[in-house]
Amino acid sequence: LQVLVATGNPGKRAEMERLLRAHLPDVVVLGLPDVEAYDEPVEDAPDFAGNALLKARAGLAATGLPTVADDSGLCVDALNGMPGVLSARWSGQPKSDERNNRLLLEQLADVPDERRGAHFTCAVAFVHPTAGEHVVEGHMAGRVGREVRGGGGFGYDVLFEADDAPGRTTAELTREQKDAISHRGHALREIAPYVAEVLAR
Ligand code: ITT
Repeated sequence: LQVLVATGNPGKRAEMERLLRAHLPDVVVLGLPDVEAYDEPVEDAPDFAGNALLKARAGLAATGLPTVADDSGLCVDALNGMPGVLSARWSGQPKSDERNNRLLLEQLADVPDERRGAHFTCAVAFVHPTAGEHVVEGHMAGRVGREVRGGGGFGYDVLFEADDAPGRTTAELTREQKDAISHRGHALREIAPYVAEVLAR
């Protein structure tokens, strides 16, 4: 049994692979480096679920394999939900976590502690040649800190303090700690039993 994880983001891919493996012990998880024909789709859907589906469909189209894809991002209250679906490319092309984090600190420079709330959303789509399409969402609430801290994770983790792990950024958590509370952990734990059931058919 095989499933393709269609993401070009190495940090995301590592988390998706270990969460899927934990719940699908008998399934071989392939990544995009294993696939030649994948065409990265234009992520022009208005929401996370729509973009996750675009990526999952592209994986299925390229390989014929059941495919899991993730579209995720950080929604900041004081910025009316930005950067949201634009999180990866907020500061422009090419994608740069460091520039994105600098921009986030700049945009929130005058925002007091009590108004620095934010949440991550992760939509995970699973598409299968005969079983069709399925999407779930996970969330992680917290706040944006004032300085970059920690060496784990990726993206905005160095600035984000989760309500479930206060006082530390999600880049200061162990992998297991982040997986236990993260938007991606919640979404993948929700969809994994369905993926397992479909693959076993
Ligand atoms: P793929 O589309 O190839 O999967 P991407 O990085 O472009 O990779 P998205 O469009 O879904 O993916 O953007 C997600 C961005 O949101 C990601 O680049 C980070 O900036 C941010 N993000 C998502 N989950 C995160 C997490 O767990 N920790 C920190 N930042 C995260």
